[in-house]
Amino acid sequence: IDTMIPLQSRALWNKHKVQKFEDAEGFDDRFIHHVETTLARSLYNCDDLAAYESTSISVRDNLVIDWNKTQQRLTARDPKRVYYLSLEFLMGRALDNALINMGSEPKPNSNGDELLGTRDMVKDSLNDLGFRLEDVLAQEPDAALGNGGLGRLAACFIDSMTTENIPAWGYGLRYEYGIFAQKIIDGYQIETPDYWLNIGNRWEIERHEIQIPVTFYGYVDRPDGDTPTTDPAQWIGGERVLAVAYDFPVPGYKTTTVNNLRLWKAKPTTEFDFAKFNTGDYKNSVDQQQRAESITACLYPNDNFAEGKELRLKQQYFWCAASLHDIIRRFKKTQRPWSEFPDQVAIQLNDTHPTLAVVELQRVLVDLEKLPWAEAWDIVNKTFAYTNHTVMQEALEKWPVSLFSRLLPRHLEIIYDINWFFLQEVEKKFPDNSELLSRISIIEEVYPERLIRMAFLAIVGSHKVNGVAELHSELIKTTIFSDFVKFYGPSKFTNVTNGITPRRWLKQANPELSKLISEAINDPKDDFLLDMTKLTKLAEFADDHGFQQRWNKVKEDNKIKLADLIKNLNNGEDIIDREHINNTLFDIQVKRIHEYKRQQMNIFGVIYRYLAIKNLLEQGASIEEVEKKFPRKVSIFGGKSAPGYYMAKLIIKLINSVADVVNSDVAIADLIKVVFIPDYNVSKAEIIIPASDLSEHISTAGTEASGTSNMKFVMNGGLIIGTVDGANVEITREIGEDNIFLFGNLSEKVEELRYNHKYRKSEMPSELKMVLNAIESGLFSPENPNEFKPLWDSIKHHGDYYLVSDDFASYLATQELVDQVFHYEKSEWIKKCILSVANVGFFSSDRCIEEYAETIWNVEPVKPE
Ligand code: NBG
Repeated sequence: IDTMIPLQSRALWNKHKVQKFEDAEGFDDRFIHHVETTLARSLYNCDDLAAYESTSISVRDNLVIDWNKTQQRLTARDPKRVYYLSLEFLMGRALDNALINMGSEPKPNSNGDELLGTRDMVKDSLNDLGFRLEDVLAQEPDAALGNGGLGRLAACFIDSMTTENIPAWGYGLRYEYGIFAQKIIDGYQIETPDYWLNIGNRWEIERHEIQIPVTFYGYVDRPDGDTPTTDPAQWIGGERVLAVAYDFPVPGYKTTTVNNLRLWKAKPTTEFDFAKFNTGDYKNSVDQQQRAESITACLYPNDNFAEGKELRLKQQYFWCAASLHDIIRRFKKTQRPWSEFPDQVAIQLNDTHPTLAVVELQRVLVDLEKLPWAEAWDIVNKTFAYTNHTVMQEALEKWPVSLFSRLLPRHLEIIYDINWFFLQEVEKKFPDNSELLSRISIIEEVYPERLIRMAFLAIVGSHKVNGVAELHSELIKTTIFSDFVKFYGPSKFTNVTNGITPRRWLKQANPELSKLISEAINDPKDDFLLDMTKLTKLAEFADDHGFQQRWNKVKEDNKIKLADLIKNLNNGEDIIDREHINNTLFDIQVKRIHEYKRQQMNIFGVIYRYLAIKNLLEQGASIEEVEKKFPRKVSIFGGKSAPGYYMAKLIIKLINSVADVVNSDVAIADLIKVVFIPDYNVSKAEIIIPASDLSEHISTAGTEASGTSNMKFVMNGGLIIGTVDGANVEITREIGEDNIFLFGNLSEKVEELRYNHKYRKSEMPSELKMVLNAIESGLFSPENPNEFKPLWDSIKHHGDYYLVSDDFASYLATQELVDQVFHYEKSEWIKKCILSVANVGFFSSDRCIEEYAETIWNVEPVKPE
């Protein structure tokens, strides 16, 4: 490319090469430049918001310079690239993370007595300019374009892909409204819109030049009449909208590689409906155009639940079509033959949401590129891989055929053909097995309408399918996908256990612990954030009393920070007793509210504790005596419920009602406090997680595919109470079973237990009876004693699907053990925490990405020179 540009021009461009800021001087210069030009402000009216904006643009400048170099390097080398398609990227704030990553090595400060990374350097600079970094960082709204674990996983993965120098792109949607903000009013969840772009977005680069037309509806044209549907056909679309690219640079840790996260926004075409216009219906034709933007207006706020709305399917196709078009365009620039497409392109489907990309690629190859069906299908199959994130039926996407035939008529034909060829193969291998055929078919024949099973389509269209933790990956093989294992053999199915990025979840969220670690293991340049095996050295200090005390001090400081946050959220009123903070156990459960995650069991446990304390007091015990049995504890909850999820909302209300009663009961003298933190999100998680002594991961065995906050809590020196579910299993293997509090029935037992409930062969433990009686008596809802009826009914009369009554006794017993160790064997407790962190390295998302790269994508890193 270089040779096409005249020498003279090239010289000029080189002379004015844009430079990154490298030191304080350079940063000051850039900062003031942007305040005075980009923001049109000055020394006299630069507030924290302006300081945030200017710092962000300055940092972005550096990233963009490296981003350009990365792209030029990749264009020249043309390696295989990975495309990670995810409808959710739960990024959180960008600035602090960029300052920590940003590539450059720490440099000695002006006195030469300390190493300063970019973050510390900018912090000092901002100080000199009159700002506090913390205040500046706090100006940034969370980019909350995701619901929970699935979206946050995608965010951790693009961090790791960049850190590992993998040529990778993320593709998603630029929702105008992220996940709703949660308010708690009278104990109830109220949703308010999250217009996160309110103050603009300094991190994105709008690409006016990249606008891709996407069509919907219409009909299929076959000029030759009744030819087979596998022959090329022409889809004449009806509605047309444009996909505009917005790029977000993704920095890596200790590398100058900067990858791209490309999010699409829908906008109207400039075409005009002249038919309408001519009939004088100008207003209507403008309105219709305007509707294009609704496609990317809003993130669907469901976690682990598929809501079959037409607009959602439109989002999915819009995003798949635009992304594939972009990928194909990049591939075509290299003028390679189509047969090389899978050598150059790996596309990872994050859950079934992007499965339409499989169909769209087949359509492009057959209808537009005129490849024979089988040849095209071979390319498609080698290109795609699919990650499954759940075995729960209500979360598996199934779309009505009728909806498809209207919205995407040609795609429906292609799906039928894919299914037809697939079922023929099945029939060949297992002749005369019509039951198998109907079970395994991509089309589910149910009354009143046929459904397309997107997970099955994703399996058939991919060369690899993975689950997200060992137990989960085994479960999908024996339950929802067992027929596919029979047909394909087990090798198509694999496991990649989830992970988290230690840059955000250790260094950024917990700077003090990170510092203590780097000192202890003598790693002043924080290389352990790249190579977490270095942490094993911490084990040497597990018994060291002095070290334990320093460790505990960090925890205490983090608990104070959380207490401050809670105080702020509570209009300045302190709920947590500061004086006893060190020997108050912080017991935390923060995640989406879901029956399967069993926040109800947690709050029942709190109620049990409260009733037991009250009983002891009534029997004449002194508060000191009671405290011996039930030492100080704060139960902290946080998490959003899907707006339409009635039971989850009721659980939130119960937690808040219990909090009201317990927190205001002076008789129990602060022995229990209950807190519901409203609007749990990534930036709050960064404060909450480092403050935990104990966190709860207590899903019904077999229901939580992996969980990822479990890993975050362990990485921050907290212990876990949990069921034998999801990644808890491997956490136990890595950190040792002495360092985790496991309880409850195993997944193998679940079916039998549910059966027992159905035929009324189960006994409810007396502790649970006591709790449910208290709730039924109206203790927590005196005005409306029946308020929580659906909660007890589901256990007493509707089969207790989530098996709360089966696990409750062992849950309480294990909580008792927790109290014992925390309050009477504190040194043992801290030792467990240190040993856990020493062995948490496996859960770095860098390890995941290496596994995906090697076993699924077959891609190599491209390192900067
Ligand atoms: C969620 C699981 C979690 C898992 C994340 C990330 C869905 C469909 N699944 O257990 O419930 O940690 O995915 O893999 O959101």
